Amino acid sequence: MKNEALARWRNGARSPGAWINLPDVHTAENQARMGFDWLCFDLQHGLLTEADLLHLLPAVTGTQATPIVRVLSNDAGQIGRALDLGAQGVIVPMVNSPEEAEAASRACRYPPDGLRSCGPMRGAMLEGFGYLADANEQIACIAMIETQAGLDQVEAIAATEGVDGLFIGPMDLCYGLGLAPGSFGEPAFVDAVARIRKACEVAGCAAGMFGYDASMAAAALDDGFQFASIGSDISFFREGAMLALSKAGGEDQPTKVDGPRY
Ligand code: 3PY
Ligand code: MG
Repeated sequence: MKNEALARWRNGARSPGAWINLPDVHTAENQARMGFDWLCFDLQHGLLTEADLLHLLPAVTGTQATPIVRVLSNDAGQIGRALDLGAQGVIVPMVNSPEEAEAASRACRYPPDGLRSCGPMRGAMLEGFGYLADANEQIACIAMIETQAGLDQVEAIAATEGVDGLFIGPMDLCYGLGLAPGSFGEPAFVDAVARIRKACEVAGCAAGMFGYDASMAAAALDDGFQFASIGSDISFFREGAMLALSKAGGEDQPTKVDGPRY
């Protein structure tokens, strides 16, 4: 199956996506029909588990939204499982070196390019042998840069064979830089973001960012990032409720959700 989001990233198109943190099939079904290029089902921090993917990923199949899974960790078994359940790409947290990036990339690819074990349940159901023919080219392997170690080697990570993109985890990157979480205006953070984007440009891979609000995501996209998440099921729900309350409930209602926007 053609990976439409990956094609857009490769073409340098602007690609907004969103996060799925809730294990609710109807929310995912709706969100997949809102116009996002891609949805990321978050097994690292979201309120869903691998078992939920059995129902959530089919709810997205056939829509405009390419399903991506953020796996719990850089583990070949977990990566293979997400792909076998129907993810068209993985976002791998905390990639700290080119060796770790290579391990993630090889976990995404069948031999001879990698070491993915063969058993593509949903891919085979939907596409038969065609899935195996296309998978290595169509599966997106995205490495997260969110530590000082990852930043130190970002150019080599971006240049790693089979890494299709880098994705910034802004909060962990703040911790990695010794900054308070949310210090997105600090020069050290701004410089790190610029360095990561540049590394992607030089290596010819896509640059992505987790947006803690739509304006942070929009700024990244304006700044040459190809893909950014602009919110999540939870944040859209909370903000929509706040907006409605502020309109109907009077001026003393809060209009902004406090805390990080997940
Ligand atoms: C981060 O901000 O570190 C993330 O991984 C976003 O989910
Ligand atoms: Mg993180």
